[in-house]
Amino acid sequence: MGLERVTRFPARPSEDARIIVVSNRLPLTLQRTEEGWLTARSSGGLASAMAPFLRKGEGDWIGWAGDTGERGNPERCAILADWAEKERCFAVDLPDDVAAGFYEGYANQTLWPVFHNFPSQLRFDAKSWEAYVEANRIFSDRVVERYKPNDLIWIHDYHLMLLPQMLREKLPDAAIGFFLHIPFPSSEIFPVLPRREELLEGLIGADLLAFQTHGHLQQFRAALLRILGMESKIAELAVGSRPVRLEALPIGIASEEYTQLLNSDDKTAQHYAEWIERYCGRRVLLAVDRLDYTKGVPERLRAYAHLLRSSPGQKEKVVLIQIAVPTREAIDTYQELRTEVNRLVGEINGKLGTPDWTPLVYINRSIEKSELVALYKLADVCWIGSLRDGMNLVAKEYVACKPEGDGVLVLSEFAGAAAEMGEALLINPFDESRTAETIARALALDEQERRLRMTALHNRVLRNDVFHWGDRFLAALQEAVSERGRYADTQPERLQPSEIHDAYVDAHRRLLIFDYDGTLLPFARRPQQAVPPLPVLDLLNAMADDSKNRVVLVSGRSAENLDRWFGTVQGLWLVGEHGAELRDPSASTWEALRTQSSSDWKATVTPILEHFVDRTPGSFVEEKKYALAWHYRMAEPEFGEWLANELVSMLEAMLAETELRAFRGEKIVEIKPVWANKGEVLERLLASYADPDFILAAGDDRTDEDLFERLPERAWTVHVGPGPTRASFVTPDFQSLRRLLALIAKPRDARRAS
Ligand code: ADQ
Repeated sequence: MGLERVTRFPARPSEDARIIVVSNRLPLTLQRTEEGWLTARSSGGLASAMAPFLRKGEGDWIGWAGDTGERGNPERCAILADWAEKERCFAVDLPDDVAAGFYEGYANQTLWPVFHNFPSQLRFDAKSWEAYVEANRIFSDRVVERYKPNDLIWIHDYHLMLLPQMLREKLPDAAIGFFLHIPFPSSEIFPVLPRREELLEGLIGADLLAFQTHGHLQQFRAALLRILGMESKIAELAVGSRPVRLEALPIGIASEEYTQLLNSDDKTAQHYAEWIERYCGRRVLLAVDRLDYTKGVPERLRAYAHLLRSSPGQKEKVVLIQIAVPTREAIDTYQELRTEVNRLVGEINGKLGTPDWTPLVYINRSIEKSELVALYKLADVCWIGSLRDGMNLVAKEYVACKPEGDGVLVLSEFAGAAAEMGEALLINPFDESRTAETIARALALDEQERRLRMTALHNRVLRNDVFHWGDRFLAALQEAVSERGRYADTQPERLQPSEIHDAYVDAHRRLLIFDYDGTLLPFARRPQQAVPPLPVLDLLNAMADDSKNRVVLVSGRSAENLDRWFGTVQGLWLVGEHGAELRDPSASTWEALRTQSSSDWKATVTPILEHFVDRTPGSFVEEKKYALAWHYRMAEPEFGEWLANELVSMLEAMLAETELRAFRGEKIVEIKPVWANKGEVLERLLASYADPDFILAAGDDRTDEDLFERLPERAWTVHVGPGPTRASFVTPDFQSLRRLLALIAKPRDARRAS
């Protein structure tokens, strides 16, 4: 078989790379009116953020036109052609049934509630999933049509989670980034999601996955581990030989737009004058939301009623302006929410108002930005009560409109914004009475504290604006793409016996390092059954006997076990417990690589492992000097894998502050010190055997990867069996490795070796 190299990726994309933005909606929407077709323009932060990139690089924006009917209508077609030509906006047309199943179905009745920790609102049917898949496919066709080599593809949000992988299959070299605007749910909640595996697999087709906060990123990593059994580093994940970069990149706002309206817009000034006249002398609380159950509108209204009832002093002195834009009204839950909010509004004004005072002003429509800015300027307190929110831009918009440092931000700790807006007064919106107390505190905050808090927030929001966010995302995407080379270079080739034979014969000072279980013989059902068969002992004897060789067996097994089985092989070096201990054959005792700080931890971890043994028939715990291992080889495979993921996630959190880590091996979870690994022991080996001119290392599981990673490039690193690896070569199984060793090492009876 010839060389099996992965595709080479292009070098880092050039500075002026074109951007293709892909989002569910375009910044333009088609509207059918009595006068004909119209274009409505959205001036959201995302549209502002993308505009300079699209202009600069002549990029494209691909999204749903927002309308499904009359696709052949010439007037409609002319508008879409105009968008493409003048605005570089390319509409995706979705058939009616696909659009409904995709948008109102899977995206907003399955994904949205689960991702916002509302599993009780989850609705699922297989048809809406099919529509979601189909919509993603239609988007991918449109992107492929527009794509040119070196373009940067930037996909937005939960509607398009399958798109990265769909594009990866069609455009293997493309630079693909994905940003999730909403939170990523906890690993307790994510598994309830129907089709969760497909979604994760869809996402990891990207080169860069970015989230609003570190918290969301960590939850994503936990879900990957629990659902796909994929381990990841804090900022990176390997999908085969392809790296996927992970980032937390909180979105900002286009703050200049707000500053400009605030300082030099007549309409804003006029609105402000009108509002101030109406509410002069009253303290204004402001809330601005889409009318979505995640935004906590009923909870806020109840807390407000609580405040008015519990603080009679606020009577006639305060007013809450609640702006709520209708959204997703075709979905029942949203209609129910609307009814509930209307009822609460009526109740508050009816029961608590007076002839001269309406405590709650409820505006159930979208308002112009100039009016919104006037309200931000007016409001003494901005009240964000999200029960869960990716970021919450209203918090940042309000703060941007307070250059003088007046005003107080009251912010739900469950909004992503709370992670970077610590000077706000934080609330738990589920706690009605404490929320009411915090609002009272906000209204009474002394001027110095108020200004101190708001000035810090204001400066930070201006510094980290949406352009800064866009630049960081694109820079991270470009870096992620340039990282591919590092991995592609390590893509293994099939080991060619003739090549390695020649190198072996020519060498004078060889270092040969072998793992044992799974590498030189197959796994046994129980570890103690893996007694070395004669051909393996012959092979080791033959290799160790050659004065040009230093042969080392590096295993996860205990020192005692290795002594018992291999003590008779003259000249063989032994390394036990993955590198914790080593025995030079000329020495009489084992040498510890480091001293173990204490083994008290075993008393805490053992009961946990025993609990897993109780749940998993056929599994058992092995105690070693430095480690504890839970073996589940004999357990039902899928159940075993699932529990192993769960065990590792649980132990990861528990052991975070210690020198111990939980590692996954072949059907084993092992808890051991971080330093006890096969990579660390290599230094010790090289120190006692300097400048070998031939190095061969063979292993089959994740613990061997530490060794492969540390060895010099010229070493023959061989991964035994299938699966991802950093080794330079692969060989299908232990038999093929043994045949190869028999060929090069020539044991007395080579035929017995295979
Ligand atoms: P949204 O859920 O839409 O966005 P949010 O961040 O609050 O939430 O943005 C809402 C936007 O709509 C703001 O710019 C606000 O000014 C505007 N808006 C709200 N009510 C309005 C009204 N009545 N009239 C006019 N404009 C109004 C999703 C995620 C968020 C994340 C953003 C951006 O759910 O968590 O912050 O994307 O990533």
